[in-house]
Amino acid sequence: MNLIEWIELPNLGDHRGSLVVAEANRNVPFSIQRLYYIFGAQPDVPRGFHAHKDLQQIAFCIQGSCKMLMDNGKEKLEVLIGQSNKGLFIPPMVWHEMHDFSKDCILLVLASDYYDESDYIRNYDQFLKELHKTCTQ
Ligand code: T46
Repeated sequence: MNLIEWIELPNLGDHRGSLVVAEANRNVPFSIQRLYYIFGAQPDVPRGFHAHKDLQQIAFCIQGSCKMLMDNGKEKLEVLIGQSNKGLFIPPMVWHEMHDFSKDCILLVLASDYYDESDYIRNYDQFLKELHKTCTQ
């Protein structure tokens, strides 16, 4: 699987404005159990710095933009999230860091499960160790 996968949702907008639809197990490749959104983030205060063991997520900037660094332990790529109907798929075991939030940024995230702190790997060395374990199993 490519490190960078975009999920593009249909924009059913018309002269009245835009309307973007996300449907679980249709144009979103998992059952959505949770959504959360981040706004008012400081442009110079990065967030993230973790990977998830099992969680799948898609991150959209429904307003403004931010950058996301994605790291699977072999490759690191940085992308700009900045199109309201184009979300970045964040699979399990990808270290991710968000930064350079625009002042108006609203980052909306669809998640495949409820919040569970034990699913987070917040230490980079631990992340590399877990990856190595998976590869040698
Ligand atoms: C992710 C990136 C893209 C909850 O209690 N419930 C929740 O659903 C979430 C998302 C967070 N929290 C708590 C956990 C922390 O005490 O809210 C606090 C801030 O979360 P965190 O520092 O993890 O926020 P970010 O912006 O670093 O990461 C978030 C998500 O947590 C994470 O899953 O992938 O956005």
